[in-house]
Amino acid sequence: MHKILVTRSSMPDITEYVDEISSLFESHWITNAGEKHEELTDRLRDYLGVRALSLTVNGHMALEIALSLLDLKKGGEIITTPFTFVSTTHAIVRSGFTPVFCDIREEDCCMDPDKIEEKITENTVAIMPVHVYGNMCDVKRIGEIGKKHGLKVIYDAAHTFGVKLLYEGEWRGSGSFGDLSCFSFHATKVFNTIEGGAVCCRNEEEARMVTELRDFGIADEETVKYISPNAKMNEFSAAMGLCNLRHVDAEIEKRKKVNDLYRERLSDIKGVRLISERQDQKSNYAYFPVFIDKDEYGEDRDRLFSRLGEKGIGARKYFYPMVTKLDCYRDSYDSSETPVAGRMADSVMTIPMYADLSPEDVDKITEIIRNRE
Ligand code: T4K
Repeated sequence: MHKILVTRSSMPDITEYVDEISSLFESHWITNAGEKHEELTDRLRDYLGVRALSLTVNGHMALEIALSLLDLKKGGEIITTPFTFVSTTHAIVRSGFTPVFCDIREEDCCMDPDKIEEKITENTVAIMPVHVYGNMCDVKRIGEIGKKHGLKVIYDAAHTFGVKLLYEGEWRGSGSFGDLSCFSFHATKVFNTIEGGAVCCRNEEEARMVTELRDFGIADEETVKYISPNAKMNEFSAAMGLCNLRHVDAEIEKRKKVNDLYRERLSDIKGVRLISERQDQKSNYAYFPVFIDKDEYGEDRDRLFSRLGEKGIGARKYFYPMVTKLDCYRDSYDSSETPVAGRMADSVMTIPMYADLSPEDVDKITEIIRNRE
């Protein structure tokens, strides 16, 4: 059976990658901020439109390093969302903070700014929202709330590589919002370095601190300033990033075509809700979520998910169960406090989305969705 998985890693032509890594076989310098790493750092800073950034081994460590950079009071509360990949919550808990879950907006699954202030207590130290599926949060409102209450804002921007937002008359890269923004460059993301990530900072001084924090806290050969892990990106990953970056705009264009075709094919099916496209945002088409209303559609999400699976379509339920219902968290948090997130998690399914997904495959997938049993 021809299998279609939820995504497929973007990869350059093999000769392009071999050319890119050939100098490493001469220099034998294959990690610890080598030439590929430094070049990728410069190129990404320009591409993402951020003042400064530092690369990391993955998106998760970018979040942990970001939390350690800001010198937040240990044990403090961080307001976050339960509708995310578990990495966001793990980063908060593993860093010694307490997550406080705020509900999300139905229209785009991002944190609901109307519900943030009621979660603020004297122990709150930061807000960590997530730009879900590539949709930007209400960065203006969240920024205002952060400022008003003296709270740091750290965005989990894992899904928004290349996304731009029209903000006060200017197109701005998603990584330029908040005190810090963290990207994932995992194999399954729009842009990948196989595994990788970055912390985007507001100035070079902060990026230099991230660079120390991701390298055991080492400032120079005889100075170790912080107690910190190893979270550096190696040269082979950086080389993959340099290759993939050359093609990422073309890949996003191709993803847009897949997106447009999906919307054409699915928009009139009763009980299948899509997230509306926004005029103030240039999307990266990272994921294609569909929300199934069981009563209107006549079948629940799980049944449709199984039917797709039986026909070789590997949809995924990103993000189900919501974080507060996962084994490791459910005894500590009350899921009923975030009913919208619960509802969205119970009805969502992300269907295959990648640049080279063919129109024939889109037709096959959408036909299965259209023809319920
Ligand atoms: N914050 C958010 C909001 C995130 O979504 C993530 C990661 C993070 C933080 C943390 O960033 P990282 O530390 O991961 O950089 C995947 C990814 O592992 C994870 O990076 C991602 N979010 C999450 C949403 O999804 P799985 O377990 O669903 O991946 P897996 O292995 O089932 O792969 C999914 C599909 O991708 C496969 O069916 C085929 C395709 N694939 C996968 C791999 C591994 C490829 O084409 N090539 C590959 O090498 O977690």
